Amino acid sequence: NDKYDFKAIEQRWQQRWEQETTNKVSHQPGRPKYYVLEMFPYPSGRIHMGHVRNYSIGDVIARYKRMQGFNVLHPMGWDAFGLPAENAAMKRGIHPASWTYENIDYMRGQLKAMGLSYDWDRELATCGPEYYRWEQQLFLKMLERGLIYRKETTVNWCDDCQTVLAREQVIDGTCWRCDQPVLPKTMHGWFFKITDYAEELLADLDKLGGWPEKVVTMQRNWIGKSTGLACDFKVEGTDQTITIFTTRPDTIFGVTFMSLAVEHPLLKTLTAGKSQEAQVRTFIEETMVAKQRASLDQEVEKRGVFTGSYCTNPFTGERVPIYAANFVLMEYGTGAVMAVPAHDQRDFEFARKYDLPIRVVVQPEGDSLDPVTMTAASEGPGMLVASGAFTGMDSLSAQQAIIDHAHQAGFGRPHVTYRLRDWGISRQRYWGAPIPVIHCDSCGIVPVPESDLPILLPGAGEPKGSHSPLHQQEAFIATACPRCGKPARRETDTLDTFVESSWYFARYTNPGLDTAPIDREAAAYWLPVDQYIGGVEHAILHLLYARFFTKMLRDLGYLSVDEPFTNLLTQGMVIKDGAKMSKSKGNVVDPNELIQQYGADTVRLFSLFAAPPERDLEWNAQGVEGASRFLNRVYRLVVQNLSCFQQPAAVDLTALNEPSRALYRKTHQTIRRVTESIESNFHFNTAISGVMELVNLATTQTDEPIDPAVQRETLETILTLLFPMVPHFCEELWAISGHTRQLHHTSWPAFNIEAAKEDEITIVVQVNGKVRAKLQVPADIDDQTLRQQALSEEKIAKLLDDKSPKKVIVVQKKLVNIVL
Ligand code: ANZ
Ligand code: ZN
Repeated sequence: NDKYDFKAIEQRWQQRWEQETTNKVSHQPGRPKYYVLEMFPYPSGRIHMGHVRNYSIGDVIARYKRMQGFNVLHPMGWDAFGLPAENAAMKRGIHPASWTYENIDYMRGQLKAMGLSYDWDRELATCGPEYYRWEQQLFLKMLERGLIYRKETTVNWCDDCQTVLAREQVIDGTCWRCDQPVLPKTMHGWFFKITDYAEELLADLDKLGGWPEKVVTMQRNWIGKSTGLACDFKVEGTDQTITIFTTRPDTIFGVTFMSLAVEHPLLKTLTAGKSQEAQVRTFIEETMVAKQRASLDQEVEKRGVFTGSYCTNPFTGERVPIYAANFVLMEYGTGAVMAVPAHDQRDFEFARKYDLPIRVVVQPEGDSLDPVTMTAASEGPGMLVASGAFTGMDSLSAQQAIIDHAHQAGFGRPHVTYRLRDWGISRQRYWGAPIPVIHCDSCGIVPVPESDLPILLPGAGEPKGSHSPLHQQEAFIATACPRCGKPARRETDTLDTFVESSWYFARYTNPGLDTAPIDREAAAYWLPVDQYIGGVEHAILHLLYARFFTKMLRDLGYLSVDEPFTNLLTQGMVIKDGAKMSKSKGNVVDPNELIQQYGADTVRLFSLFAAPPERDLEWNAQGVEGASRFLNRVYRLVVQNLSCFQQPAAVDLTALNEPSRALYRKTHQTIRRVTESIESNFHFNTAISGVMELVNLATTQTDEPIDPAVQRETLETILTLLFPMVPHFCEELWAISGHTRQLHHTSWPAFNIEAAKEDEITIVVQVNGKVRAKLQVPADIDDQTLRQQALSEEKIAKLLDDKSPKKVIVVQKKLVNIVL
């Protein structure tokens, strides 16, 4: 009852793979390509069970596809810029670069110990100048194209991290990284014009049939397209107009006031010289202060103030009082809202509070709304009332009719607005890619000439170099203007680290290229990524940015695809005691210890077997034990039956005894089951249980001896099917059993459809209790088919004589009783 020596075996095979460069990408002509990619890790220190799961899934897919004859690209690297390195470095008094590279070395060792089939020659680290210099070049190309701009804005500021965050990085008003409240702050920053691609990013979601529906929905909501009417309201007594945006043009006859954002540019002129001026100014200031204090996205009480001015509803000619209101956002639509309290809840609450009129213009079916007794707005559809020429129309057709009318009359037009904002990429932290521009007093913003790239991060080459934020490093800042030669200052912002992960998948196609960011030809061959695998926490941020970069890089001539990831698998979390494994919960299981105790193959097998990839995986110690026991059983099964490998491989099907036939059949059924389980959403757990059943049958004592050729085929099948999951183990047994060509170079087995079928069985067909016929049918026939076959059997059909039977009783796999 010896246990197999996983330590020796795993070490031996890992060495061989390295020596023989087994996992080097092979690019053989005539073969189809397959690019499988796991989201690259942040080099935080050591790998955790979530990594183990993610990379095991990817590795099985890579190995499976290789065996199926694909040229497979399966790379690995490090998303290596970011704040934790700076914090850790500060704590330890070392440089973020040393901390990062030490972690990378350690984690690379851990990944190698797992036997993952990466082509390590393609490894990249985004914090290396050989990576970020190309990112700087892409920045310059984008700048030239007008895809980047700088502006002063109110930004999301995390005081704890001392940096600006993108809106996507603010989660429920707190920082995505440190969970501290995020505050608004006014400053200059750089932006990517992702909104230029809003429509395409939305439309192309339809191409992502290989993505989980919920991720597509999250992206769609994030882009948040709204269509409606932009309509101009003339300001009374001036020649100015205020343009509002509404998604409910059908309610325009119900407008009783207008609300402006406190930042609206016309607000000050509207109140100038009015008695309300002081009050409005106070309100604006108070609202701004409240915005500073309140964490974003937090529900605030609706407040407002009358400006003293009126505008005119172009549909009714009525005077509409103009208010400033704290719930109108300047960054959405036009920053001005036509308020319809009867049909919009926010406006309703506002009207009740300030005693403004409420006018019903859409009557829902079977209801009669009374503005006096209403307790909430009626936001649903209905029939238009008190709406001039549009009265009597249903609200949906009225929307189009009213847009058309405004358009023809010249005071309105169809309008589309998106929730998506441009991507703020400026960070004020040290450990990121420097933004390659120079500020010159005479020339303004001057791009760094491409020949001057990379702009190196100062101090990163020296172990004790400074890692203060760049705006504190005078030696870095002082430079000469590339245009006029006068003294000038370098930009001190660094790029958001999400920029690095937005194009690394393209760089992997030729990561060593030293003449351009992306090898057009290699990218054309390998992209899109056929299978991308990672956590659902990246459903919005990273995936949206990567999609944007793909489209932008296509337009810059680097790529020829519209979308980066054809299929996306979002794997579930690894949980223990019902909660995600995390240091703070103290429920972490260290993969290192497991690998020490059980070997990498067992750990891989467990993480693949315990749950289908998209579900959460509940950690359980018995599961690992079970996986280990199973491998030991297979080990014994093979080494105790080595003699069968002396036999010729061909099975003579005509001469088999019953148990041999059964084993042969099960073998081919298992090939089918495993193949189908992998093909349908990578359900490795069912694949593995299939192999377990086969192993059970192969170890069962039989009355008659198993044909050695069948036994050989069975054992070879078990090893071949398990190879992508437990590669060291299978290569070892494969070699022990006398094979000289490694499993790595072996094809995935095909199944014999005939052999995989169950044998036929005999079914008795009775009519009114009397046996009238016998049928030969496949043993796995279902009741419905059996019933059909029985009724259409010649003798039975005759007896039925076109009448339909009173009752048909099917006794599974035995008989069909027909009652006339
Ligand atoms: C009149 C109206 C009547 C509206 C009605 C709604 C219901 P979505 O669907 O999210 O795009 N709105 C427009 N710009 C705004 C801004 N900057 N800040 C706050 N609210 C704004 O919402 C569009 C609706 O939100 C618009 O349609 C507008 O109110 C409001 F019965 O116009 B509606
Ligand atoms: Zn200059």
